[in-house]
Amino acid sequence: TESSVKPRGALIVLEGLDRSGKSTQCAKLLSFLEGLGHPTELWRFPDRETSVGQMISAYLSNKSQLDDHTIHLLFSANRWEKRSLMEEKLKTGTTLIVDRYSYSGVAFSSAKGLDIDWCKAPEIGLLAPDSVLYLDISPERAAERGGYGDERYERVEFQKKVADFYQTLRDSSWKIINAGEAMEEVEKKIQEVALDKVRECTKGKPLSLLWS
Ligand code: Z5A
Ligand code: MG
Repeated sequence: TESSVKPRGALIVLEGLDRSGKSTQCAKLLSFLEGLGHPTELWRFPDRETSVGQMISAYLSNKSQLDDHTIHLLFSANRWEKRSLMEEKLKTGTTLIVDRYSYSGVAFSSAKGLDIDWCKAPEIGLLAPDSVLYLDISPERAAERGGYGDERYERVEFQKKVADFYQTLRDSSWKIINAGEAMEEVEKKIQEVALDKVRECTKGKPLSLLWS
């Protein structure tokens, strides 16, 4: 009926070190959920399409230099510029799979030496994920995978620090997925967790805000 509220979509975030397989698994999860008939979109941060995203992209490919605080705030601004659309999509029933989110923002900047609470502050008030799937892999194993080493931050020593800060940010809403397994194994585990969350949200799980 017209008065009935549409079930909302779930906000599902994939996090993990570089080359842990996030983008691969996000694409697989998108086809899985779409195949089941759930309206779903795949988003990623940084979103390099926006004007802020273009500044971030130039920085990541070493075409520009920025102060650590400045780039941190740009990454955050890049999420804020998508916040209202994100809320609208979720409330109108679309599930969003998001490739990196605020946790990447805080873990990477803290690993450079910025204060973690300072790093978290600009993320306060963004939508909190219904589920964070952490693709767990050692920096050494990740480094063995293709394409490693082309951009800023892709060094094993730095990735170890990032892993430590991810550990600090972890809470009970996170699911730790062994990302060292074969792609199909990882895929199955992610499907289970994601489907559970989609159903919970359909049943009325309320949206919440970071950091809660
Ligand atoms: N960053 C930040 O500082 N602050 C922020 O707020 C945000 C980000 C949001 C760019 O991100 C950088 O921005 C990133 C963090 C920082 N640091 N760096 N560099 P990005 O998301 O654009 O990064 P990317 O270039 O897409 O790489 P990635 O995300 O790190 O990779 P991935 O998505 O996790 O992995 P993948 O591309 O799916 O897979 C990597 C390779 O492994 C590929 O050849 C796959 O075929 C292979 N693979 C995948 N799964 C498996 C399994 N299970 N077995 C074997 N091989 C596999
Ligand atoms: Mg990726």
